[in-house]
Amino acid sequence: MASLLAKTLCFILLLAVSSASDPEFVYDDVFNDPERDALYYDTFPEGFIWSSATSAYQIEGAWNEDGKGPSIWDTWTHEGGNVHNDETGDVACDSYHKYKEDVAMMKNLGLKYYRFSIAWSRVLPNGTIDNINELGIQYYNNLIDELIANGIQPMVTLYHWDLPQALHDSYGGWMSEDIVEDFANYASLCFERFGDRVKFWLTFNEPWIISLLGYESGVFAPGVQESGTTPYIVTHNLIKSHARAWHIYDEEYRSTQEGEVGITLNSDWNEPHNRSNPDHVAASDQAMQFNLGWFAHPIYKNGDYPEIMKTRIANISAQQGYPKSRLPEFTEEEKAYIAKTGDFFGLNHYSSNYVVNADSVDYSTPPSWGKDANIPTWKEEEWPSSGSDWLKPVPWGIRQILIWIDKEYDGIESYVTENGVSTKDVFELNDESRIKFYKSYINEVLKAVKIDGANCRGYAAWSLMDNFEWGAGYSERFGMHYVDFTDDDRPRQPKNSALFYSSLVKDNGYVVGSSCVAVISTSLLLLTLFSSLFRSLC
Ligand code: GBH
Repeated sequence: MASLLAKTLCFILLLAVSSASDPEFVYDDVFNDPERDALYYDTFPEGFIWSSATSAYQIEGAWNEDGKGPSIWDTWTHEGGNVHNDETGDVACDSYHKYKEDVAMMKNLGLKYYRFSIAWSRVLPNGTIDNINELGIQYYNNLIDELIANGIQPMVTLYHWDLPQALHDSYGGWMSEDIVEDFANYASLCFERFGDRVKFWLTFNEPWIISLLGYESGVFAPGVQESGTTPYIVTHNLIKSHARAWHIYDEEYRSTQEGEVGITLNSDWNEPHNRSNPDHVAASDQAMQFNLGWFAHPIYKNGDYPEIMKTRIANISAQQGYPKSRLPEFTEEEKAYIAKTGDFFGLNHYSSNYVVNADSVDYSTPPSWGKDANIPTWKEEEWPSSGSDWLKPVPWGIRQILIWIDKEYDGIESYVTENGVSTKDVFELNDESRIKFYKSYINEVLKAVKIDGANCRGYAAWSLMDNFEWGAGYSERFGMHYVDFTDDDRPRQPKNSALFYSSLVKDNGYVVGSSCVAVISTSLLLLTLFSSLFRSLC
């Protein structure tokens, strides 16, 4: 009898252990490598920063209210022909009037941080410090105070693509070095007025998009198409502007305000198609340098562009008959000024590619960033899809890119400042695909932190609510809250992903799942039953 009990006990325990360790996959039909894709149960380090993100033009509306000046996105959308259905951010989510509701939604999610951006032309209508719009300042003061009153810390982006139109008109905006001074004055004003309460600053959101979509392909405002030349100049000015803002903070505000200044860069992860082929590995690194390194190498390393960009662009420019490299150079003084001007690294990441080496260099004209980089990448057909053509979920990619950043930039403190997925414009509150996305991606962030030791300190979900998705207008929805854009009140409703995210935030990660807990408790119940049966038999 005793041995029977022991055997039953062993069997039950075995059952519990084996089902607890059965690998669990989120996208079980596509990503099911037990080593790579199995869901990992653990929690994030204490103090991990949970947030969600938005940007001014995408949510605020009130495009010309209370003294706000026009931005290049107001012009671009009003011009017609540039955005899906000629939609605009004139009203968007109307957050200018509904910010209290936004904060209440964050509070319901259990968030302790919120990432939003300031519209430059709301506080400085013509972009310069000569004319401060106190009503615009008041709006951000109200928002920040409302956040803090609800226990939510602001993380503020100074520039999320909405350049004051006046600066574009007067000297070509980012195409001119004159912008550095105006950006510095704007940044300084924000530090002065908001820095008593804002401790995390991001100078720019995705400068890669600013340069290449704004000045190469011209599909985003201001719609300049000068590929292979102007985008490099724009980046040069963006980097100088970033460095100026960082130094101003460092010299004038840091000692009293005790905050940090970083920048948010975007990149897909580029996975070598065959990791044992050194050419594929080199191609992956080249792709990462042309995407992230273009900005991160100067800012986080030595004040200068990555070697591979300098040599390739100089060589291709010479072959194309340019008297000097299309990639501008920083002076020694500038390099010293730019190097190490990032207190932390902000990463926006959505998708991944496979990469192989290119056979030959493309010297044809017109020049372009794409030809300079010359890296064949692709997404596998069978990877899951989303509401956006460019976005295929590949959860393991975020782990790899966080490892790459950690290694390349010597363990820099990093934050995922955006990550999320779109669905098409249909009314849907049961957004299973978004839950799958967050569940798998955040799990891979956890692996990067706990298994690989990447110094990632926080995560912001894009986005708090559906909003104006740039060229796609309102046709793609990224929100955890549904917004009805046909209703003048712009009502918001939580989707199921909001509930999922809030419970993840509450648990600070993945606590041993209900399935495993169920197995163990059933076993214990059976055990009790068996032993009482055993006792009654004896
Ligand atoms: C981020 O951009 C932005 O920071 C955020 O504002 C945006 O809402 C979010 O992600 C979702 O897109 O097909 O030529 O029109 C991520 C980079 C920029 C990638 C726009 C897709 C579309 C280019 N995205 N891009 S195109």
